[in-house]
Amino acid sequence: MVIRHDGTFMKFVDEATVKVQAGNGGRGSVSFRREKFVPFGGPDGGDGGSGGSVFLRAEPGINTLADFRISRTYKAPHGDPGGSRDCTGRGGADLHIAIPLGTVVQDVDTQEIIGDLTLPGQGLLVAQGGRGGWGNQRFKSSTNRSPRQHGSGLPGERRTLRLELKVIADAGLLGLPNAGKSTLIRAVSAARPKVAGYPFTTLYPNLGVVSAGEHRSFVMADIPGLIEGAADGAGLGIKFLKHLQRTRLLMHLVDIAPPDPEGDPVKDARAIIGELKKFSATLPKKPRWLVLNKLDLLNAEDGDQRCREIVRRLRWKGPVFRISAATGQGTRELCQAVMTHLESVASASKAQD
Ligand SMILES: Nc1nc2c(ncn2[C@@H]2O[C@H](COP(=O)(O)OP(=O)(O)OP(=O)(O)O)[C@@H](O)[C@H]2O)c(=O)[nH]1
Ligand SMILES: [Mg+2]
Repeated sequence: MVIRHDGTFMKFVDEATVKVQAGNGGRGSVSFRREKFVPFGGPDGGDGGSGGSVFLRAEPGINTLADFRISRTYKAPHGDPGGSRDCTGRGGADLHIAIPLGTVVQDVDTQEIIGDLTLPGQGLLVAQGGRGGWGNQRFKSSTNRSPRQHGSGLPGERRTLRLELKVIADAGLLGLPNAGKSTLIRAVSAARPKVAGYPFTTLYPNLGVVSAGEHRSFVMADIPGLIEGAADGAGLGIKFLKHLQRTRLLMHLVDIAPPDPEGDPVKDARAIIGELKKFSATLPKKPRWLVLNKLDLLNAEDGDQRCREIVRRLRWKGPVFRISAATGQGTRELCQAVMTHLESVASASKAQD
């Protein structure tokens, strides 16, 4: 499945805390039948209505938790009290809160993960509405024909939730600062992250939709650059790697001609692979392609030689692409190959189902 976002520049807050409060159940009614010619009518107090519940719902069109930044409480309405003549009170309407697809929901107090919304339209009950209280007719018995008891209705559930958005991108870009990740996403999508010749230009992940023909597109994620020691907090750390956990392909961008005369693209590439391994056991096992960037900085012959040397020294066995994100050279071929790869993974997983 390829999930489409709207392709514009997206900068997002990826964590938020919200309070949810379901409605209380309505009070049960105490009432007695009053009818002509019936001197002692029995109890006829109806039950209270149930309080509204609170649900979260995953919406593919929302890409940010920014709207939840201002802490607020989402409340579902209470149930109405019961009425006479066995009338049950009206229930409070359920509240559905739209949140981005790919949000993980955790109960702050118990630390329990209560849901992981990965399917469009998927709902999650986060606060159950309180049941309405019994009306007095429920308390009728052979020994008590005119009960005055009633139930007061149960309180609605309350919870504090931590929302964490894990970007659902199909393919993710990895690389040192200045490798050209943002330049590439700008070249192939409508995303417009800042590009500059200094490290750590990108501070937040960005998503871009890459169109690869009619009705064929995939989402590419550009994350802040990694440096050696990132797992121990160097640079911006490795926390952004979590955004790549759900991608199906990693593109490892390497600058083939780093400006620093001491710079070595092979050492740089190994540093990134090392940080990946420190982050998790699963991320390094994802399909990873080597994308050699900035081909335009060398003449054809030197570029070819440099690329071969990098592949040989890295003992790289997987796919290799040579591009210039700045001029666009090779980027179309790269995107077509990514699309074909994603489609083959998608049809293979469908065949398994
Ligand atoms: N000549 C040339 N320069 C490039 C190419 N790709 C990127 N650059 C330059 O390299 C510098 C860094 O590019 P960015 O795209 O900001 O790099 P990044 O990987 O996103 O860097 P961070 O956001 O810091 O991690 C900029 O000055 C770009 O203009 C390329 O293919 N050729
Ligand atoms: Mg960048």
